[in-house]
Amino acid sequence: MKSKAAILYEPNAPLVIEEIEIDPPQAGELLVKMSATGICHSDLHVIQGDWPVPMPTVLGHEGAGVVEQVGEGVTRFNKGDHVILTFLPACGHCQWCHRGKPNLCDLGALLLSGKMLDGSSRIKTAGGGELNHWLFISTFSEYSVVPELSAVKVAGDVPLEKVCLLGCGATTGFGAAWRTVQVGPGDSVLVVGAGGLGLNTIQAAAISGASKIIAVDIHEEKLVLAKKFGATHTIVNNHDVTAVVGQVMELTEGVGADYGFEVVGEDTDETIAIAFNGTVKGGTTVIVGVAKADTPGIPVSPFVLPLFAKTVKGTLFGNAQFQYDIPKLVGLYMEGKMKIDELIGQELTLEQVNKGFDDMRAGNKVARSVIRFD
Ligand code: COD
Ligand code: ZN
Repeated sequence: MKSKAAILYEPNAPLVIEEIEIDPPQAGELLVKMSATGICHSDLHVIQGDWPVPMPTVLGHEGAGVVEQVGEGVTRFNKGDHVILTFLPACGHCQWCHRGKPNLCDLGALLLSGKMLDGSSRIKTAGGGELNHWLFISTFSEYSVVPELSAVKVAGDVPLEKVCLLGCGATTGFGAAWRTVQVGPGDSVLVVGAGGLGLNTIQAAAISGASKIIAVDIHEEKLVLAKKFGATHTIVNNHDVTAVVGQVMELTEGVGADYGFEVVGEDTDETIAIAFNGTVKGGTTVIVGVAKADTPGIPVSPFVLPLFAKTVKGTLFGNAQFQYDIPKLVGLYMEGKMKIDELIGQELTLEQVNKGFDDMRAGNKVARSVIRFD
């Protein structure tokens, strides 16, 4: 079948809207009619050439839609089901899934392959040229073939144009505070980067009862939003690490925050230094951002780390048990206890996808842009 999709042919080029050809879903796969997809910073990393991703590719990994057709052997889904697509699949059988770490599922090894789980492709250009899948779900397309292992079913009355953000950013950011470390009542929290993900780390900390939540960003506009999501204090990062850490110390009785989160993924020499040096003795620094693949290391002093008995932790998909946690977060949202609408600064059409990335680059326009297909 034909589908309109946004293709990235090479790094640092605009996405091109074209009709592509999609093969029917194979065993264990679904054809999904996309309702909406968020624009996440990870796709900007790909556009910038930060990570080794095969091109041309159909980007987008924060989508939700309606099942149009199911492949052979699919039993959990039927035509008409509403689904949120996750940027990672989980097989449920490998040792990582059994250890309760579906975010580390063995299938993740194929994530950047550009193929489906069986190593083949379902998409090509209208002229028959090669196209790569992105994270198995390529959501910048009216229709997409996806593994059933990448889909989470939701009720028919859940607004897909909002909860699509749970397929990546909202769950990752929320999970960093809720699952990776368990922020608790009275804790102090420092969040560097108040974008689509960081705002969710802030709101998870607030829901968990943190007493002090300090948000750091380079843009005032993001810090205004951070307050809406539960930040108690905000600091503008003027690229002076010592000054920012000094302000964090002033706000935390001179000791630092119990938890420091890095949620930027760019300028990591600066952002990790703020998160790490702003973390209290014995506290934990959580690194959410994935930097450019050739970044040599992180600015963590091997003098300070052991002497202050700090922990530095990486996190992927917020350590979410996503088949279980996403329905839970949908429930919180539907009960009005989790903010998602407030994250969405604008809705765009697929044709406006490059505007979405321009606004993300500008940094001060919107927390999230959502592309709507219907
Ligand atoms: N200091 C403080 N804040 C900064 C700085 C800086 N030097 N530079 C930019 N910022 C702010 C921006 O103003 C913006 O508010 C925020 O950082 C970034 O927000 P977004 O909305 O552009 O980005 P997100 O939230 O969509 O993504 C951030 C990630 C860290 C997730 C992303 O960059 C990344 O590394 N993704 C891969 C990691 C991952 O697990 N992703 C999940 C799958 S996508
Ligand atoms: Zn993402």
